[in-house]
Order: sequence, then structure tokens, then C-alpha cells
Amino acid sequence: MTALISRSNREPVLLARKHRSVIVRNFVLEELKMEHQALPNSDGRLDDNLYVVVRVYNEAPVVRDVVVELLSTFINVIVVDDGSTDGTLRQLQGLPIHLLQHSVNLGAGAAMQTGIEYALRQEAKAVIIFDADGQHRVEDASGMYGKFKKQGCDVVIGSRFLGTTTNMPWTRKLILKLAIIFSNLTTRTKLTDTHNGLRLFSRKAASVLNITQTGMAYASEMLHQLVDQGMEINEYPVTINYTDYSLSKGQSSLNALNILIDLFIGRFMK
Ligand SMILES: Nc1nc2c(ncn2[C@@H]2O[C@H](COP(=O)(O)OP(=O)(O)OP(=O)(O)O)[C@@H](O)[C@H]2O)c(=O)[nH]1
Ligand SMILES: [Mg+2]
Repeated sequence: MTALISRSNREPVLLARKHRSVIVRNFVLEELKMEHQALPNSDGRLDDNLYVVVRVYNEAPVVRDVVVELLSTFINVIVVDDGSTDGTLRQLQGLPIHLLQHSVNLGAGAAMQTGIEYALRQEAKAVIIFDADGQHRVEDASGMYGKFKKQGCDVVIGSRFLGTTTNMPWTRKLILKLAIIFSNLTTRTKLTDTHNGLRLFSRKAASVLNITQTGMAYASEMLHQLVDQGMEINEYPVTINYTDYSLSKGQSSLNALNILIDLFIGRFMK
């Protein structure tokens, strides 16, 4: 496998990662099938077979606070550790969560897919995806759930452009806007924020997802699959905080260019 991972040829890297992704994710789900521990009874928190999936890759400084805050509102929290090497797992010790682990880093899309498949095995009626880096607000997640309960739609996607952002670098905004135009054109959607990490799926919508793309192209792959299966997608205004932490994680705004590169690769390598 290692021999296939070459920096000069992108295709073998993607094929190798995809292949590895299937093996690692199936292994994780099989191993955990029998290990689910009964969690505390609901104490006024949202239960209702609603599961929140937090995928996390090297977020040790903030992940515990993010998960603890979620637990004050949601009883079923699944954390998918995506091969973190920075002590993230230690930060999660003792929390009443469902903890899944990729033995190697597979990317945000694969981590989302693992969490969704696990939630479906727990008979989830709805799944919320929530980032581990402190950029989302718990009240936005519960607001999305309120909209879902009221309208009975298939998918609710957060939109920072209908809501607000704090301290978003202009270069990030520009790249995101280009990615949104491209994703809308290729997926026949009219969304205002195609790459927002805060998402809610009904059981029906979660069941049609089968993310295989590595990198950020998973977001448009997800939209393709939902649109192809006739799922109704709604938006909900949310706040995204560009905190000092999230901006200092080494993901410079120029790195957001990866979104565009991945989008093109994802589109034309199919
Ligand atoms: N970047 C990255 N994030 C991952 C990966 N696996 C899981 N994640 C988690 O996926 C979530 C989204 O990742 P972010 O890098 O914050 O992506 P983003 O919020 O779209 O981009 P930023 O605006 O740069 O924060 C976070 O909770 C990450 O910890 C991975 O391989 N790479
Ligand atoms: Mg983020």
C-alpha cells in the first residue's frame, strides 16, 4: 500500500486511500457492533433517536469542550476519531459517548460516513454532523433539528451566508464562493453554502449516502447522491466562528484552494 502513495501522481494516491478507507471503516464498524454500552437515561436532553456525529482529526486543544457542550443538549453523541496523533483520544476519556476510531487518517468524508453508518445501526431516525473544532454553535444544531421536526424534510444544511460568520478571512470567503458556484452547477442545487460542516440527515437521507471521495470533494459527492435520490434539501442560517484556534491550525486560506482542486478531480475522475 505504501508503495502506491506517491506525491507525483494523484490518481494512485486516491485509489489507495479509497481502498484503505473501505477496509478500515468496515473493520471499525464490525469491531464495534457488539460493544455499544447503554448510555444514561435522557434527562431532558434531546433524545428521540437523534444522533450527533463529531468527526475529529487532531483537535486535542478544543475537542473535549465541544463534546461536553453537545452532551448538555444531545444524549447520543458519536465521536469518530480519524487517526489523530495529538492526544485527542486522551481528551475524550470518561465521556458518555460512542467512540469510533480509524486506525489511520482517512479524511473528513470517510469519518462522516463511518459515523452515519454506525448511527443507522443504532436505529437513528436523524443524524446531525457537527465539527470538532469549535466553529459551530450547539443552538444552531438544535434549531436545525426543530426545523426538521416541524417540516419533516430529508436534509437540512447550515448556511453561514444566510447566517453569520465571525472573523472569516476574505480569501476563504472568495474560495468558498467559487466552490459554491461550482458545486451548485454540477449538482443541480441552489444552495448558499455547499461546504458547511453542520448538516442534518433524516434516516432516509443518511441511508443513501456512500461517500468515497477523499479530501473536500466529498461535499459535492454527498450532494450528488442526495439529489440523485430525490432528497429534499433545506437550508438553515448558522454562525461559523473563525476562532484563533481554527485559523491557527495550519489551514491557511490558500489551502482552501484544495477545495477547488478536489472538486475538479472529484468531478472529472469519476
Ligand atoms: N481537515 C480535516 N479534517 C478532518 C479530517 N478527518 C476528520 N476531520 C474533522 O472534520 C471537521 C471539519 O474539518 P475542518 O478542517 O475544520 O474543515 P472546515 O471547517 O470545512 O474548514 P475550515 O474553515 O478550515 O475550518 C473537523 O471536526 C475535523 O477535525 C481530515 O482528515 N482532515
Ligand atoms: Mg473547521
